[in-house]
Amino acid sequence: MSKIDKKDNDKVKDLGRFREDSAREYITTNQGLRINDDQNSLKAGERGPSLLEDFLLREKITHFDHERIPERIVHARGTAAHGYFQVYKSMAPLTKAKFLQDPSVKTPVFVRFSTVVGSRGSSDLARDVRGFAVKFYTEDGNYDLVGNNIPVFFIQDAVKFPDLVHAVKPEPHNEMPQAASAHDTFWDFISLMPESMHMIMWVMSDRAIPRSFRMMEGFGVHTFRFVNDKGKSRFVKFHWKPLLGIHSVVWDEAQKISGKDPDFHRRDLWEAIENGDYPEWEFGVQIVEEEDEHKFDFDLLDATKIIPEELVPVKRIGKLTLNRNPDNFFAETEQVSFNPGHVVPGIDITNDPLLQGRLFSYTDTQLIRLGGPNSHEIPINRPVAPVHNTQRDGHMRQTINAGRVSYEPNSLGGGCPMQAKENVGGFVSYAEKIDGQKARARSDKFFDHFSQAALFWNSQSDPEKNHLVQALRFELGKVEVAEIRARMVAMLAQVDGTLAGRVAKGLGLEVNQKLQTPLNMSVPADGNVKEFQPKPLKKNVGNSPALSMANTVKDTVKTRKVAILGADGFDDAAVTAMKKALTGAGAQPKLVAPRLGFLKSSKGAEVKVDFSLLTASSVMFDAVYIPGGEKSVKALQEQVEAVEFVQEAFKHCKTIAANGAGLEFIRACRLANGAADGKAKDSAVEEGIILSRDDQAGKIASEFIKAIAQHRHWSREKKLHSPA
Ligand code: HDD
Repeated sequence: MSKIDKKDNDKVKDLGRFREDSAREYITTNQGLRINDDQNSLKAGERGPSLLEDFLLREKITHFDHERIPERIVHARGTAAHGYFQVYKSMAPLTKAKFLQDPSVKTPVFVRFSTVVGSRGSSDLARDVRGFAVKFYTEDGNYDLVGNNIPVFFIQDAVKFPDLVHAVKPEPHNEMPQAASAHDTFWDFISLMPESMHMIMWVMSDRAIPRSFRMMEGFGVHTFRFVNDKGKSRFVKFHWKPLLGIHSVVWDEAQKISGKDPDFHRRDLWEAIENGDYPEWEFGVQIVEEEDEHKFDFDLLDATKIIPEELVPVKRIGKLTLNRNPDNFFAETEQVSFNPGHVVPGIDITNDPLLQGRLFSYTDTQLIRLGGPNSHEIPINRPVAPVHNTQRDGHMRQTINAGRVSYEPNSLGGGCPMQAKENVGGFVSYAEKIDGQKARARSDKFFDHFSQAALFWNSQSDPEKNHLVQALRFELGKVEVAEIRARMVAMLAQVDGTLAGRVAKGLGLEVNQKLQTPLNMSVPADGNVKEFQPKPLKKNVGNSPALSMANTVKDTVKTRKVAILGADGFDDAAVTAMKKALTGAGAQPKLVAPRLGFLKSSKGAEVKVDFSLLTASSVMFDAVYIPGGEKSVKALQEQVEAVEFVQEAFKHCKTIAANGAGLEFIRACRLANGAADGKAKDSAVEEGIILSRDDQAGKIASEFIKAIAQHRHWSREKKLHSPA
């Protein structure tokens, strides 16, 4: 067992010390007193009043009354998993971070995914940024990479964060809408914040409605520093690349999932791990030499900009695997606290003004959320590295610090704990030379707000562009104040004329290019008050294929959910063959039927139903298969939910397959294609629709699987005359 394998185990054991196992145990009070009756409070007589002396009742009710803690001000809705990280080869030339040195070492991690805007109980499928926060329990202490699934942010300076969050959260007078940016205050703010325009492109794209946490990228967002053991520093941007590719649902689907299964993402992650389909991401870095700091058209310290992968490639240096679900949501997922200031030797921060503000905010917020200065002692937050310092006491202190000495320097404690020199792992901040005048200002390059927004737009495929336009029409369509809508269209015109025109058309507006001057104007570093409207530089504006999900990995159906629609009398051989093929490829076939229980197949076999049409919906699946069996097909045709199931899968551009008598059912669904006219051929009639008259499912299985791996078949949107 390697050193960290052992530590990994120790960490689990360590948490295990706190884990309750109540099997075969008596119920007790919090003092360990065994309780004889947990059904009745203590009363003065069988029909008498309860007695104040009932300490059992009081202890239980008091604890219950205090079960809730404040939810996170942002990122309240989340879910998490344990796992480990392994580097592919030593990164010693770039960084001395211990967890990036030895490929045999498995560093334990805890990863929490979240939405930003909604409350703890809101839907997973809100259009929103997703948090991607990773806590590495390293030998050198905890390292937290507190990132998002979008590589840029709305604002450049932390001082605007409270304004951004106030604007996007439910409006204060009526607490509406929940978990949605589609309302006036958000777009009012955005329409006056040109710096948010790049981020707006990302959140209005399908990136903001992922198919799964397991199928989204992660980004550290800010530029950080790698520092090696010679003290040489380089700039670094962090990336997480999902091995299953980057995939999203469509907006209509997202809204329906929010009703059918608001825990969709949470369930997806949980089930994948329970099934042993461990989610994996490769860790990528973009490295920029110190001397190249100023060679870009944008400022590396500006969190509203990316470094296009075509300018600086992403080098994949290791892998993250999530392999264990938490035991208790509150103890782990809710109580975990991340902090961008939790760094280790070899990784350092930069002067990005957004990051600088975050360094204050995270410690501060835990004081109220977790109730005091000792949240690092909660099991999920405890480092595997030993903790020794002179901090003492406070609410809910767990550590029993022995001895008289709680100060440094001291002689009574033999000088301990003592400062650690760099060569024994002491953290030394990178000695960056700072020479400047105090100013409330930003560097000139921060003021190009539109070039990278245009880069993103230019890099999208046609279906992605359609979805983005439709998202903006939806969001701005929900805005009540007409001036805000018009202001946003003018802002979009700075990014791209076609984009603005298309959005404006949907809103019944003309594009007015003239931007209104916002009330607040920032002063750049040179002291000159710039025009509010910077001329878009457009220097780097070309195309970045890495920004389009159309170019992602599409070679696997691993973990994809496939509905097999059937009723009594379904073709046994066809379903058996299809299930075998799908399972063999790593997908998850599920039998969906008009009712729960068991179906009788054509051969008379009893087959367990996984979902009834009442509890399942096509939005919970990636693809649908309709097997033959005349009796089954007839029964399905009479069931409106079954017909809707396939129609909806069609609308959402999912793969649909049918064979034998199953073709009759497809006809009955009247899909907007050749399959509906009763002339289904033996070959696919349209992208992602796989039909065969042959009863044998084996003949279409491989084609079906290949089509599912494509994720969606956007060409169908043209037929429907609207994005799905
Ligand atoms: Fe933040 C939580 C990510 C800017 C203040 N943030 C939080 C979480 C993530 C991020 C993933 C949830 C962590 C968890 O799962 O517990 N935040 C980001 C990213 C940002 C960012 C990628 C920009 C690049 N955040 C940001 C700023 C501030 C904050 C500028 C304040 C100045 N963020 C917080 C917070 C939260 C938080 C209020 C809420 C709960 C918490 O920290 O623990 O402190």
